[in-house]
Amino acid sequence: MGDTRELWPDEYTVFNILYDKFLFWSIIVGLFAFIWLLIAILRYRDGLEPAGKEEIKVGTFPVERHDFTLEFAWFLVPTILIIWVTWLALGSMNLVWYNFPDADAEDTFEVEVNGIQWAWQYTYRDALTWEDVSTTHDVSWNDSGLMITYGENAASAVAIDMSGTTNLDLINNTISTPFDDAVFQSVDILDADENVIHRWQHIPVGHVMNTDFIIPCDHNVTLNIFSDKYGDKNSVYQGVQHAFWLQEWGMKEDAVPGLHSTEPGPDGEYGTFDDEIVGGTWMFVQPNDAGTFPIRCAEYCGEQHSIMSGVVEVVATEEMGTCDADFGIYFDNKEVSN
Ligand SMILES: [Cu+2]
Repeated sequence: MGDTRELWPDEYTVFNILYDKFLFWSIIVGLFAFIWLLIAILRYRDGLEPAGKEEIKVGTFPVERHDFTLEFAWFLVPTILIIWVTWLALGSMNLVWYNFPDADAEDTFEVEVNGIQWAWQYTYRDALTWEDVSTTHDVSWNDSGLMITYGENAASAVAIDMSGTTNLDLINNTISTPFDDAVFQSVDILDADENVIHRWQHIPVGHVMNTDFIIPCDHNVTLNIFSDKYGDKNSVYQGVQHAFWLQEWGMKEDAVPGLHSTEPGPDGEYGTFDDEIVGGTWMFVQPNDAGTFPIRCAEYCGEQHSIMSGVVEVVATEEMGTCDADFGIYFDNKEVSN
């Protein structure tokens, strides 16, 4: 991120600007409509004798003013306004699609989302190491092993690594197993009531998460979406249509069965272990702040459609430590490159 980016806070990303402009014009139109409504209520209230042409009779269409200029303006002004806001929206759309993240870029984080009947599965194509911030606890897992520094209210910890689950207490707070990039490792620090009060996690490439969807802030997170791509129920089962919906972010994309194919992997031959599944649909998000947000299925997909929900947790990577970076797509393309 260059020096110029620091002058460009989140408020200046394209969709924030678009939101502000739409809100501005909505308020103008709303004020106009409600003021007009108020005038009409006062002017045509019961007991008041309207003058001449403006008299309204119950059951008959109101008398027109026969004012061509006024009628033409009534058509022209909203038309111009609609064309203007459409132009604004298309401009932002183009900018976003034009900037679809480069899969190899350092700040691109790719996850495969698979809709099955009836749950979501997440396969990580990039590794993610993260730790809760703003707590008094600290976990470090490096080549010499795991070391926990307990803070307030900690009572115990649960560590998961390739050898299984280890329960630790305040006295025994180390494990000598070195950090392994290829293995899922996790540490939960618990209070006396066994509530999780701090979490550290390493999700390796290829790892499948079944309930938790965890993504890093300040990254271009690209989601490659499939519907039951493994089709393990029977040979003719194709899966059904789902839609991955991050409702609070206004983002939604269909998971379409059959929109994928198998390509030979690095060995160049079909049918071997390294075959790659390609296709699916794509969506990308750029979360700027940490937090937990709901996920739902937005396409009726059968009996238990309503339970196809979950949460996405936005976290800071251990490397970056915070979610304070300004990240997003800006109107000035020169400022976009990270
Ligand atoms: Cu569904």
